[in-house]
Formats: sequence, C-alpha cells, structure tokens
Amino acid sequence: AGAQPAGNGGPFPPDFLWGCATASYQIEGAVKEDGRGETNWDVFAHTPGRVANGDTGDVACDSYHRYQEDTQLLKAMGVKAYRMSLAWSRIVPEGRGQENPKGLDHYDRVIDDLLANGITPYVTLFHWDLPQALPGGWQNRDTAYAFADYAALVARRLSDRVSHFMTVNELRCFTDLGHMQGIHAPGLKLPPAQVNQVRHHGVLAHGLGVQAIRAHARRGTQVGLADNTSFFVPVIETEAHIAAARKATREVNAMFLTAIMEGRYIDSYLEAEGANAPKVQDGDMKVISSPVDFVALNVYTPSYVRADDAAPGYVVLPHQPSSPRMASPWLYVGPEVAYWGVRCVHDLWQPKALYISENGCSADDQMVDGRVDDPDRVMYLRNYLGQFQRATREGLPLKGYFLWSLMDNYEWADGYGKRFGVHYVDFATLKRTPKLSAQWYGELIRRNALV
Ligand code: GBH
Repeated sequence: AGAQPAGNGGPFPPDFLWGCATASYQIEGAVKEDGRGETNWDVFAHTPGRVANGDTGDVACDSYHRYQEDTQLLKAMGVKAYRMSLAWSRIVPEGRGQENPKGLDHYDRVIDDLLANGITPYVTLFHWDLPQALPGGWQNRDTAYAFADYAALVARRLSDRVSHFMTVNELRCFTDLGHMQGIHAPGLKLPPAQVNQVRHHGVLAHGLGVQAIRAHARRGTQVGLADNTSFFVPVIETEAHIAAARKATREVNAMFLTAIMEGRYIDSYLEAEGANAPKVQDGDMKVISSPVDFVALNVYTPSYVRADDAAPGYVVLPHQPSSPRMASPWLYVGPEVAYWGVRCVHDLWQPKALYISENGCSADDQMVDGRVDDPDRVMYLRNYLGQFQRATREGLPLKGYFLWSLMDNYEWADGYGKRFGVHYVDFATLKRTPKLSAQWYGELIRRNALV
C-alpha cells in the first residue's frame, strides 16, 4: 500500500473507525420536554432577524423522539461510531445546581440503543447550546466551573458505557461567532478585550472538563476536544512553504488549540493583543493544558499559505472569486486541507491520537421521484477522504472519521436552508430518506477502502 500515490484510493487501516456526527440542538427538538432548561440558542433563534427564515430548533429532526430510527440509519450504513452531543440544559436545566433525572434517563436510552446495535457512542459535552440561566454566559468565568460540574456528573453516570468524551465543539465558533461577529448566540459584538476573555473562559472550561472527566469517569476513559482549528495548506510542497503552514497553524490558533497543547499564550498573540490580552489567573494555563488522550478536528474550508521573507514568515492567501465552494458560501473546497490539517497538528504537538470529528458539505439536494442523488457530496467526500488516507499512509495517528452529518438538520444561523446530511430530511413530515451519498459511504465502510 505504501507504494500507492496519495488520493488514488485503496484500503484504510484495518481498525479505522468510521462514524457519523450530529449535535443536540441541531437534531433533537422537544425543547420544552421532560424538564429541559432554556438555552442561548432557543433565545437567539426566537429573536426576529437572527436566523434565516426565522427557523428555530423547536422541532428540528425530532430526534428526541426518533432516536431509534436514527440508530437504524447508522446501522444500515455499517457505521461503527456515532458522535452525538448532550444538551447540558436537559441534564442541569439551570446550568448549575439541581440536576434533572429525566435528562440523563433520555441519554441512557439513546446510548443503550446505540450499543445494542453495535455502535460506539462518542459524546460531546458542549456543542453550543448553553443553559440560558447561567449569568453572563461565557463572559462569566463561573460558567467554566459550572461546565466542569456538569462534566463530572455525566462522567459518573455514563462512563460505564461511554469511553470517549469530547469536552467542547469548536471553540472559535461559540466564542468569536457569538461574541465578536454576533452571528451566533448570544449575538454580541464585544470589544477585543472582552472577546479574549470569553475565549479564555472557553479554553478554561475545556481544561476543567478534562480534569473533571479524569476524576469522575471510569479508568481508561479517553478525553479530548473537537476543534475547528484554522488549517493551512502550503501552496507548494517544499520545506519553506511547509514551515510557513506550520507557523500559521500555531499562530492563528494561539488562543485555542495552541494554548491547550502548549500551556501558554504564545508571544505573537500577546504582542498582537497588547492591553486586550486575556486576564489569566495563577494556575489557569496548567488547567487549560491538562493532557488530552486525543485531538479531534473538524475539517472543512482550506486556507492556502506561502512562505514569505518578511515577518511573520507566511502570507495567508485570500480565496479568489473563482475558488470552488459548496452550497454554503463559506465552504470552499480544498481537499488537501484534510492532509495538511492533520499533518501540521501532528508536527507541532504530536497528540497521541487524532480523529476527524467532522467533515462533510452542504449541497443543493433535491428529492426527485423519491430519490435524492447528490453527486456533489460524493465528489467532495471522496476527495477529502483521499487526503485523510494520505495521512494514514504516512503513519500519522489518525484513528477515525465522523462524517457531518448523519442527516440534514438545523444549520444554526442558516436554519434549515443548508443541507449537510447523507440522509434527506423532509422537515414537514420529518421523514428521513438515504441520499446516494449514504449508499456510497456504506460501500466505503463495507470495503474499508476508497473506491
Ligand atoms: C461545524 O461548524 C459545526 O460544528 C456544526 O454544528 C455545523 O453544522 C457544521 O460544521 C456545518 O457548518 O456565515 O460565513 O460568517 C463549522 C464552522 C460555523 C463555519 C459557521 C461557517 C459561518 C460563517 N462553521 N460559519 S459565515
């Protein structure tokens, strides 16, 4: 296999873990059921003008009631693992304090159903649906401690059956999109110092979460995070350009993955932020860099870089008007990012294991005569998977892949207008229909090879 050129197909490692991913607010619905507390996304989605078409997650895919059907969709594709998130506010409705037994009972049932069908759950503790009752949300340092208490509770209850936890999903999204750009909940546009503080609370929550899981979960439980690191592709594969991609990866992610892996805010970040740098308490950086068992990456859009003689030694190249994109305007296509994302994270920090916690795309899927043919998605997945395969061939410790997403769902500020699923969901009837890509993914899993 070593002699095969990258991206030309062939087998994956024998124990490669094939999965699909979803997130609680995007699929569950049932927002007022069984004692679930309100979240920041309930409030945001119900605020006029915030989400395309006024869409909310009130019903979503109704997976709260249809989870058994979802398990069967996974099973039909031969998927071995399911990355799901828990709604914090079902388990602790006010974010801290009183727990809600019905919330944990629900996730007990979901997890038992997956296990009974031979599917391994990978559980994300926080995928953006923050209990609204937490005062100040992520602007308040206390939220990080509340998260740790919730993580401890989940670990005690579920770690007899769940062996892989991810603390948070995509630090940059719930911090910056929510508090700087204002396009996600809670919809704020804060000044830089406050944004940096929110980011600090985010990485602190991750670190406290890692410690809580270690302290309360069954021994051997694996813990990491799902990060949408900004990834860089060297335009030309020479040492100088590769070094530029590595440096860009380290510096652009300084407030997130770099801090987590290195236990400090690197000089370039502190210098750039100056007086706006986060206020850090004694011991914070040690907590933030609590050792993780794996790093999981959400890989979508590429950025291309080239080496440069002037500081900082790299130039991030803007996308061109001609750059190919999928159905979401932000979703540029650049399959090499799949290889270079994994490679740069490995070169910089050597995490023990890497996963792809999300990869997939939106496409203009249409149901015609009861079928949904989505050759664009198949094209996209085949190309990205060829590049992940290159990483495995070169011996990088990439252990598994979670396709985003099992089914069309609530795409945050885009509402139901952007479809990422390998199953089509008719949001009027909530009927799920496998797209051609689901059949393709099932065949890939069956052969454990790109075909
Ligand atoms: C991931 O976000 C999320 O984890 C997942 O929940 C989501 O459904 C999936 O990917 C697909 O988006 O409107 O141009 O300003 C990926 C990160 C966050 C990138 C929202 C695009 C909007 C950019 N995405 N962001 S824009």
